[in-house]
Amino acid sequence: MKRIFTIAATALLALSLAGAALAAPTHLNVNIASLNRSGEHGSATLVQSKAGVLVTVHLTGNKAAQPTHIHAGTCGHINAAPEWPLHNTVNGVSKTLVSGVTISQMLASHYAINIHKSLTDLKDYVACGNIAG
Ligand SMILES: [Cu+2]
Repeated sequence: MKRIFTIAATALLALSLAGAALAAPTHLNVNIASLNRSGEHGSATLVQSKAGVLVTVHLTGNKAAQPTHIHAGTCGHINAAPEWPLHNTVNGVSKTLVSGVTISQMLASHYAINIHKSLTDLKDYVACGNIAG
């Protein structure tokens, strides 16, 4: 009887560890949709490490440098002030380690990856993707 109890307790511990892993995602894909008929769209991957979240954006439709940030809010209802700046998207790619944050924290509120038209035209948004589970 004692042995059965031990096995059950071990199984419970394993289940709760699996639950903790599910609650803290290490990987997230974000679809990035075109805005304002820009024709630009793509995707982003978020990968958790101890240092923070590595955000990689891939965008088609423009090779020029385009300011790229994570903003609070959702696409279409976004806070104009960037929450976390990312490196400019150049030749369709932006890769940034956002330090001291977790994917779970990003998912706990509304955030979106927002791409601006150009270095001189920040107020025009060309593409956006909601960070959502
Ligand atoms: Cu921005």
